[in-house]
Amino acid sequence: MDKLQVTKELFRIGAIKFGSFQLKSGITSPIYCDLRVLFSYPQLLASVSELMWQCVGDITGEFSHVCGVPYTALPIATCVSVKHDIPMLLRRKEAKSYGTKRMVEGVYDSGSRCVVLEDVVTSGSSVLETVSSLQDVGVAVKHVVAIVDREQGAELTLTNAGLMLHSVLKLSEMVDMLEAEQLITTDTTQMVKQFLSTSQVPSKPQSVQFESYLTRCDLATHPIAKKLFHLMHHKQTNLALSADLVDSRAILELADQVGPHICVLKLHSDIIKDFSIVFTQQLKQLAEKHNFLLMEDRKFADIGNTCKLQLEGGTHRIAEWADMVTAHALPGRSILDVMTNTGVVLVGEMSSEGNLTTLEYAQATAEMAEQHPNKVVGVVSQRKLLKNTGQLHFTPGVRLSGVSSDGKGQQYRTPDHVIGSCGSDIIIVGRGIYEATDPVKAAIQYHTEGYKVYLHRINAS
Ligand code: 5IU
Repeated sequence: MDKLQVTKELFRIGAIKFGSFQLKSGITSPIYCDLRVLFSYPQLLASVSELMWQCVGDITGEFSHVCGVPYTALPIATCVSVKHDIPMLLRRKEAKSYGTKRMVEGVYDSGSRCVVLEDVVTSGSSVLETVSSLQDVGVAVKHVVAIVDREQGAELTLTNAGLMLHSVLKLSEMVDMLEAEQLITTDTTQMVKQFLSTSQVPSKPQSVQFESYLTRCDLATHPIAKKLFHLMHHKQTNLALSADLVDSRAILELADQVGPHICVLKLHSDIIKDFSIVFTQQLKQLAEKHNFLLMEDRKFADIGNTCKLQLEGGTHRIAEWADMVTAHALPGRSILDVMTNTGVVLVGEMSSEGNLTTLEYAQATAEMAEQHPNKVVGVVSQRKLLKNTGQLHFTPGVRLSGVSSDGKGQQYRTPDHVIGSCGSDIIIVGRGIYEATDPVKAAIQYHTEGYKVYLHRINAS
């Protein structure tokens, strides 16, 4: 079946009707489009599913899975899955009761790439719910295929979210075909087109997530966030190096070599066997020479008084040299009160397998971050959590394709997935660089790839 035959069939079975229909929003529409009736026509269902698959015919190699937006697209996804031998994922519609139900059923891993199928797209919001559930479990989504695009804003919303919408049919095109076949009148066609152009569903203000680093520099409150956005723009990099080496000399050498490619150097000072204040001074000199910031990944998590002692004293005297420190939001806002001159990066989500950072916890962390923009530079997360674009998302667990785990619980995703699909700002890379045969070459690769995806994201908006 071709597009014309499908359109005529959809009209014949009443999946598309013309008249006067009251929508959920209260608006009266001259067209009604509900494809649920499709299940009663197996041949048509199979034909439509095939046309959907053909929409992404030349890029099917990019997908390992297919998933339908519940409920109408579930049988469609099943048809595609069976016909093309591509595993299906099932996204639950009901709310997750933590620890008992998975939101996404099926077999997948952090390297899985899924194409999402939907029957009719209007605003694109149902698609985004399914995409976000898939991304939450580490499945990458870039392409969405719909049978009918009502042309009421979905394309823009999905593009803003880093997705590409492919549709078998656009509603205006269907109306034109039906008119040409004399199945509807010219008046009806005009009425529908007029309705479509005046009833655009506004795109969610997600477009703000695509502001450039330079624009966001002006929106930042925290001086460290401002400085970071500024240097990311000027050095054209969103790469943070996690220099998890145990020898101070090796760290200094690596920092000097990859310094031109990074915006942040992240340390775990307590793993360095010969840590000294002289070392931190040398590191600071390199930070100035190459223009990057220093982050101590201390993950403070105690009561305010103890955190203050840990930040300022001990052998590490972190407050003297670190521009930023990581901290858990778990103890509450008192942890922020004691962090005076050092920028705080709150840990909203972790990358490790089976971690307990639920979406609710991550969102509460983001809320705390946003309530204290003069203390908090950003959050560590696996995706965009903040609405305040003057703060940043830092994402660890990043590796160029090929490695999805370290066998010790770390879960890796690609720069493209992290920056492009999940809306993060900075990729944190450790072993992908310092364990590479040529760390400088590897840093250049991460630098180039991370910034390329960022540019694509802002240009796509
Ligand atoms: N790190 C994570 N995941 C997290 C958080 C921090 O990997 O959720 I919070 C740290 C641990 C390590 C670095 O220092 O980021 C990642 O190193 P590799 O790229 O070598 O896995």
